[in-house]
Amino acid sequence: MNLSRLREDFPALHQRVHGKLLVYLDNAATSQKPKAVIDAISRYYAYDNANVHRGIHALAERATVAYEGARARIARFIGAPAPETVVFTKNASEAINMVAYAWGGVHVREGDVIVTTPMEHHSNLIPWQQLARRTRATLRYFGLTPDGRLDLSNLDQLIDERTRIVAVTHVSNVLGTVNPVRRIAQRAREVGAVCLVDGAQSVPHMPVNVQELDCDFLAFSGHKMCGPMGVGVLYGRPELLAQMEPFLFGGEMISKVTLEEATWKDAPHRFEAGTPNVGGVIGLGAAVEYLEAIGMENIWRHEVELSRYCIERMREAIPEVIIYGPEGERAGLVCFNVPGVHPHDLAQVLDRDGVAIRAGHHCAQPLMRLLGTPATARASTYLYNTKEEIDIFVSALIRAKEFFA
Ligand code: C6P
Repeated sequence: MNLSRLREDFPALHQRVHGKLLVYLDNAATSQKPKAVIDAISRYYAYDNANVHRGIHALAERATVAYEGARARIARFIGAPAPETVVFTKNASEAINMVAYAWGGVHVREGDVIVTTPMEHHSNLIPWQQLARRTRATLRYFGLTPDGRLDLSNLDQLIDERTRIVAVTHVSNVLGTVNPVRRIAQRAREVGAVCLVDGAQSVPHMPVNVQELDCDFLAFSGHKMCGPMGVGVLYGRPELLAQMEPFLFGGEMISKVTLEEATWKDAPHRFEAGTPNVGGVIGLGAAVEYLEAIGMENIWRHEVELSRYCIERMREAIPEVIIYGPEGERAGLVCFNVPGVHPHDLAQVLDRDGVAIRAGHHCAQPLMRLLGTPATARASTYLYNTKEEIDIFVSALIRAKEFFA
């Protein structure tokens, strides 16, 4: 990867913040966008803007071809068996809620079990809590090992014949742990349960193939993978999508409507009521094309190396730093605390040095409770970050620590 050439593609990276060159390390919250994506979206609005699947005129035809072309490209990107298995949503949260309502509402009943983990983002936790409340199903959780991995020692008891769905994150947005989702999905299949994988922090960073993972559903967001905000994806196994009732009702998802009743189109259109985010989908298609040209394997290797380097440099510079999550291979994000300094204060002081990190509970309050802290700071990398930026971040961290000493 030629990082200096690649960085030229991202206009946002070349600005000064408080007089300092921006070091953007908040990629787990959202990534920056390359020119190719910005241009694809503005080209659509400048020349091809029309509603999809409705018009018979040239612009409508072009918009529809671009929209469905993006669907096919995104399906290939995640190894999906067909474009029809890719449903566009507004983000990963909506994709997960769709499964909790449209699949869970029909298949989960009183006495059934929903299995998830304590390291979930709220988006892959609250929909299941709510489903359990509505249906009187039981929620069951994986245990965590002291180093922040899922405890698989009781997998067969945890996921048993009463289990209907297992919802698990592929990569933790706090610990950086990469979970063995294939093994979990296979156990779910053995007992006739389905497995939903939250790919919000994996699909942007590593090769993900739904057929290799053998999962039933995969949810992710476009904005964390160089795409625009307001577009996300739900992949679903074709047989499951075919059985699922719609989640939202309205235009374009119907087959036939009378005053008394209505029938639905097949997936994916059955799940895309109303005018979709056409520009967003086209932008996400361009983002996938951009990432594919660089190669997901290259991006993953780069980020694993950056997180290894970052942790090493932080420990050298501040030996008392607390770093959360496993040792060894982990995703390119590092949650940490400097004893005696509130993470919000740290983030604010780093911002004065042009370094953007996130501080807070990262929408994972139950996990924070398990870690014994209300909040952490988090530095998260992406394909365009460099070791020089990690050095700038660590120097700023030392200055911040001295400031509060
Ligand atoms: N995590 C973070 O800073 P949405 O907001 O729907 O695009 O993505 C939700 C989501 C789901 N799962 C995981 C593992 C996530 O990390 C996120 C988003 C961001 O960590 C924003 S809170």
